[in-house]
Formats: sequence, structure tokens, C-alpha cells
Amino acid sequence: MLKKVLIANRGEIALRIIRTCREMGIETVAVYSTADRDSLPVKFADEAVCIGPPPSAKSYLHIPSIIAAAEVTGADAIHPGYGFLSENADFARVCDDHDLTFIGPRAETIAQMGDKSVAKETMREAGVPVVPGSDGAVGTVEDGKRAALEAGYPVMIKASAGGGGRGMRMARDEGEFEKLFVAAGTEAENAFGDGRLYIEKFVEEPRHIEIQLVGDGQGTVVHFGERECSIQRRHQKLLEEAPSPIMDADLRERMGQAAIAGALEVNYRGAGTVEFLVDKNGDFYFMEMNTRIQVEHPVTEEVTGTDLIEWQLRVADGETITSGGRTPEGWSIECRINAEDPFRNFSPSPGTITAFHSPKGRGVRCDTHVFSGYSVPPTYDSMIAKLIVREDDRPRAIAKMLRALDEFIIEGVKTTVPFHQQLLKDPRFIAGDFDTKFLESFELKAEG
Ligand code: MV4
Repeated sequence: MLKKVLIANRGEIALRIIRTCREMGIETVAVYSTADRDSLPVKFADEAVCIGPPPSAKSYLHIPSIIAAAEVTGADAIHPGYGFLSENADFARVCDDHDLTFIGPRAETIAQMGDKSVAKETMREAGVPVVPGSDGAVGTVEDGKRAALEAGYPVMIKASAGGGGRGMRMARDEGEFEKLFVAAGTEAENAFGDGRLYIEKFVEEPRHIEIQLVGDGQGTVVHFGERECSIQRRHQKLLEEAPSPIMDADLRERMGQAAIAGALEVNYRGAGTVEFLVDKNGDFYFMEMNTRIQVEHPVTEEVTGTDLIEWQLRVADGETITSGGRTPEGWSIECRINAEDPFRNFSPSPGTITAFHSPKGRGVRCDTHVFSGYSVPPTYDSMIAKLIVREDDRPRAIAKMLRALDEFIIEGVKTTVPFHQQLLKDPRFIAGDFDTKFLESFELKAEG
């Protein structure tokens, strides 16, 4: 069994991982930048090692410091959390080279899924539905135009090295294709040092629905149902729920089996998420695979009664999966509470939190590293808490979330709490009638 795990992350996810390790009797090592010296992960871990100054490149992304911290503390594994090094294949390889267990997929799998055109081809070979378009990356503008004509306009031009909406263009017709193709290629080259592009048909007003799975790397992959993630703003999720309002048992079974088939194609080990676009007709298409634990994993934990961090630790340690996944029961919603001003275009609002009280009560969970007196550093992402509720059905979950949001006391910084309060009262949201474009037309009312 794993004896000591180093957590190469900060904030709520570092705390979340420490908690499960504690429950499993695994010792923990926190690493921290000087900006996080007084943080809860540093207090709650068995040991803590400072790895550098605030900028991520010199601390949470600095591989030599993290490996050194693991070696001096005698850790035998590293959990990367989400963001930072969690989907960095080189880091996973360096861990292997130092006989440290990387808690995640094999380095090769991370690299394969990180290249979005390779990931798509891999899924296609496994029989997973993919959006019609080019076979992998296209070499030239001419090849791109040919693929676009064949798929039919409008099309998406996507960067192989991209993902999460970066380096993406939509072309309405052949007339504008070349300039958008060149622009996307230049942007991808500058952002990722890799200008390769692939083409696919544009899916109109899709929903973003993702399947949570866990594989043991020994031939077994199980799924834990879906999460509805269509409530996004500029590719940042703000609210997630499980199940999806559009899901039925048949669609869940087909999407779940597709996700499992894709993961088995790479003999997947670890927790992973297969993201799908779902169109108006209920047809679904592979979009991307995330090879990490995700921010929104708690809604799946709540409706399936599963500790997904525990599963990550178990399969990383070589345990085989002997029982199936779980079918969701009841309803769970997560609101991301960010230190941002929703009335000022969600601009960051770092600073000291002078008063903090989190909502409580039956079916209420608040994953946060914040306490009264905590200073939100300007250096990292602005998420300060995840408020998660669980109830028997969606109307009750919405009512519980509104009650819980009302209990939040956060003074000193602006937060996304008022945004969520208005969203949860929107008739279209309440009806479950929304897609990934919903927030573009959602009008926040001034606070009265
Ligand atoms: C698409 C699409 C429509 N058609 N692909 C955005 C993030 C990246 N993972 C893929 N994305 C999209 N790909 C085709 N062929 C629309 C989006 C998209 C989107 C997807 C999920 C959630 C929010 C989104 C917001 C805008 C565009």
C-alpha cells in the first residue's frame, strides 16, 4: 500500500486529497509557495515543504523542486490534483524515472489524450462517435478546405495541441476559411509551439456532458454516470450538476459504454473524464478526454456515494477493479464560488477575506481552503470554494442550493454568489432548457 503521498497542488483540491489520504492511513506531504505559507493544506498535511516563490513557474510547475521535496521526505507517490502538472506527460515520466508513483494515467496515455487530433482518432478506432471532419491533423490549407467541404460548413478549426477552447475558430463558409485557418495555426504555434490543426463540422447549440470513469490499467474500466457542464462562461464552468436534465437510462448507457470503449482502447489507468458534445437530437460526439481528477468531481461523488480520490489512490497502487461503476441516485449541484465581481465582467477580486462562514446542514458540502482572515493571492485561479448540495430530485436540489447560498458570509472580496442566486431562479435554468451558449444571453440584474 502507498505509505506517503506528496500533493503537488494547493487550495481546496490539496485539502480534498489530504482528507482521503488521512482516512486511508496514508501520510501526506504538502508543497507550497511562499504565497501559501499560512494555508490549511500546510497545516493539515503531516509534513510541508516550501518549493519556491509565488509564480507557478517557480513553484507548483517547477518539476525539480517537487521531485526534490518528494525525495527528501521519502514520499512514494505524487498526486497532481487538477491544473498545474496534472496533465503534463513529462512530469509523469520524471516521476516514473525517480520511482515515484504518479497518481494518474501512464505518461503515454496523457500524451496521447493531450494531442486532441490523436485522441479523436483513438476514439474513432474504438467505435466512439466523433464529429465528422478531417482524419487527424491536416497538412495544408487545401487539405483543410477539402475536409471542410466534405464535412459541410460551418466548421470548427481546432488546434491539435489545444483543448478547452484555446486556439479554436469557426468558419461559416469557404470564403473565410483560409484566413481563419492561418490565424488559428499562428495562434496555436505561438501558444503551444505546435501549429497543427484539424477540422470538424460545427455542432450547433450543443450541451457539454461528460462521463466520469475509473480504469485499473489491467483491462477494467467502470463509469459513474454523467455530469452536465453546459453552464460555462468563456470556457470556464460556473455550475455543474449530476445527473444531466436531458439524461435517460438509455442515453446514459450508450454514452457510458462509449466512454468505457474509448478508455479501454488505451488500457486506461486512473480517474478520467470523457467529454461529449450532445446535439438537439440527442446525438453525442466525443470532444476531449481529461486525464485528471476534475474540479466538479464532487457532484459525481454525491450521487454515486463514491470517493473518487480513493479510487485514484487504489488504482495507482495497482489494485484491480472488481465491482462495477454506480448508477446515480438523487441530484447534486455544484456552484463554483470565485473571488470575482460578476457585476464587473467577472474581474478578479483578490484580497483578504475579513469574515467567512460556509453554509451547512443536511446534504450541503462546501469544499474550500478559505477561513476568516485568509488572503486570496492574485497569483492563482480565483476559485475560493465549491458549494455542493445533494437532494432527492432537481427542484429540491435547486431549493437547497438557494438556501445554502443565502447562508454564505464572505466579506472583503467580491464573489460569484449573487450570480448563482440569479441563475438558479432563471426560468430556463429551472426548466433544464439550456446549452453551452446559455450564459452568452444571460443578463445579470444589478443588485437591489
Ligand atoms: C465544438 C463546438 C461545436 N462544434 N466542436 C469548446 C471547448 C473545446 N473543448 C471544444 N469546444 C467546442 N467544440 C464542434 N465541432 C462547440 C464548442 C464549444 C463549447 C463546448 C463545450 C462547452 C462550451 C463551449 C462553448 C463554446 C464552444
